[in-house]
Amino acid sequence: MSAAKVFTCDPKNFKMTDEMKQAYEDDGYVFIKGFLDTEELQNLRKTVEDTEQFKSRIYGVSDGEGRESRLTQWKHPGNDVTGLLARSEKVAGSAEKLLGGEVYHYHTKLMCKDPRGLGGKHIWHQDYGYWYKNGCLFPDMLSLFLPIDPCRKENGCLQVIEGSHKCGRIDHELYHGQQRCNEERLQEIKARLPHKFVEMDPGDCLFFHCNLLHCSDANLSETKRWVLIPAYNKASNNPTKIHHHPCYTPLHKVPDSAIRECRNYTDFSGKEFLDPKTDKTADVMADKTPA
Ligand SMILES: O=C(O)CCC(=O)C(=O)O
Repeated sequence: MSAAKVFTCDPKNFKMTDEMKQAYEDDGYVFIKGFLDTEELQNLRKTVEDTEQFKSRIYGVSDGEGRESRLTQWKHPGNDVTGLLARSEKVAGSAEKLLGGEVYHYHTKLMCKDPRGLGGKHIWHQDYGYWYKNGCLFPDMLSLFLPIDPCRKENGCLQVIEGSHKCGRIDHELYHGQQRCNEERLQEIKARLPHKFVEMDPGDCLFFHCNLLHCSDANLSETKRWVLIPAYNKASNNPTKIHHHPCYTPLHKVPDSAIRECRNYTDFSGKEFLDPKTDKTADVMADKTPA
């Protein structure tokens, strides 16, 4: 197994280049080092790590092996640091360049893999494996993996099968609260395509296609592994049904400078955090993870 291909950038003047777009199309992902600078990262940490109103929204989902995957997720970007990041040119504008047209915010998740085995694994899956079931007709969707902590093999870094987005959508089934792709198909694909461990530092970023096969192991190390994952859908791919993620909602982009300039750490109005206890479309406690 080898490491993923890496691009570098100037975080204060980020442009999604044609070479980056080509890598996304060829490999199903593009890995960019130093995408967020120190100030942007500090502002993000102040929101998700230091704000009780934020941390109190984190809930756990079984990984089927005695551990929990802890997370929180919300529908709309809002006006706090996480929201301005999700609406920034470098994030939303880049998603538009990769998907080839207007996008809207599908949701953002904060994945909290806590240390010493408290953070469970995410089994092999494609995001479109289950977004498909939400009435999204085309795989015109992507996510960004934005680490807040170092991501290493020891604490459950992202793993991808390079080029697997070209296999199309694979069948998925519910497995202890997570969606897992068909095992036989997975083994055949693994035998033909490179399996990569994507070790990343805080501020790095990976844009990935919704049909890219990915997973991560449990965090058995002493260090936490928190990652922000904003996801986008193309405006032209408005879902055919109302579900627990938004249908087309115009996204108001902001300049990149808004990420570092934001001083709103407490007003989360408009985000609509998913509440696993009351959300009727999402029965997390009954081992049905909202996808
Ligand atoms: O947090 C991770 O390592 C993986 C998360 C993931 O696979 C997902 O959100 O689809």
